[in-house]
Amino acid sequence: MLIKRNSNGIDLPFASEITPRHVFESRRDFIRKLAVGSIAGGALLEMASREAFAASSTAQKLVAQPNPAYVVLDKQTSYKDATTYNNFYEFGTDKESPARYASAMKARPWTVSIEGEIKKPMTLDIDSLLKLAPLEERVYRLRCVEGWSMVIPWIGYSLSELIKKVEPNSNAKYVEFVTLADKEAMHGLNRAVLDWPYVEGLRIDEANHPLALLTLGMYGEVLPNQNGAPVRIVTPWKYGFKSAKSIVKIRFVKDQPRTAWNLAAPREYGFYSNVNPQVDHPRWSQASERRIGEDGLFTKKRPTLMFNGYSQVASLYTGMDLKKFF
Ligand SMILES: Nc1nc2c(c(=O)[nH]1)N[C@H]1C(S)=C(S)[C@@H](COP(=O)(O)O)O[C@H]1N2
Ligand SMILES: [Mo]
Repeated sequence: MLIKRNSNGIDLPFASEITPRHVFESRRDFIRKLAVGSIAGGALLEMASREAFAASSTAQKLVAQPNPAYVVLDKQTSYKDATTYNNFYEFGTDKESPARYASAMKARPWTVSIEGEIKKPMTLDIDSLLKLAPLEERVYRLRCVEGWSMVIPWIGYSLSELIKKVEPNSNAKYVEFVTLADKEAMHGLNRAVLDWPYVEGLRIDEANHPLALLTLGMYGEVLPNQNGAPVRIVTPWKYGFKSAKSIVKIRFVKDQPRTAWNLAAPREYGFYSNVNPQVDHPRWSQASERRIGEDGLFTKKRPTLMFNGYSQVASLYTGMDLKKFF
């Protein structure tokens, strides 16, 4: 297959060369059905027209270099599970709502304003973000505080690349991420579950840790809306809620940011929220987790690992009591 790339790393295939993943998968499924002889002439016709329709899909591919230093070997979560079982409360609080409603959000055009204690405040659009550093594919575990986890091939680059560019001054002790709060597109904002907009934050040294990923895509494509299009953070050693979706503002600040979940329930969700099997949530154990896609009556839960298995971050917390700073 011939692929033309523009300078953003987005490939520009000719229309006839596009094979969106769902077409590819349905084709594979079709071949399988054909093999077991369960498909009739009528269904064949239906398949053909479905393909013609799907060929005009706009799911934009992203070319990224796999970075073997950041690839967990666990089996990857299926694209379907990763895009239909989500937490994105702006679109409703149940797991299916983001996939159902997030298409109302317009992920382009989009700008991210970078402000606060930095020498070079700037507003970047998505094309500039895509060009800021070489795109890498990294397969990370993501562990939700609710007790489930996924393994996702993300696309992006270390957040430190962006931080370097804006030149923080010595007052920049924390980084705050402010996400989209658009009442028109996000019906979840009508309910005061959280104090909107959803805000998250990291200490500056956490934000500068190479694992912290400024994320623009997953599974070889731009981020689906329900996963936080067009730009989110992924901090895999922390519970999933620290990985703020659909970011519109990044602020460098002196004081620890007041983050959405910490504000809503300070005794349950700390600022740090490092994955820690030894510190239980007040209402449930954090010692083990359910891997999405592995559920079955007899499937064993997996033990949760300290820092979600990312022991390279441990030195960020030397001397800190992680029961107190949970
Ligand atoms: N803006 C925003 N970001 C968010 C959330 C949210 O509700 N709103 N939920 C968080 C939670 S609880 C989790 S577990 C992850 C889920 O990411 P995923 O749906 O891509 O797996 O997104 C996080 N980022
Ligand atoms: Mo979560």
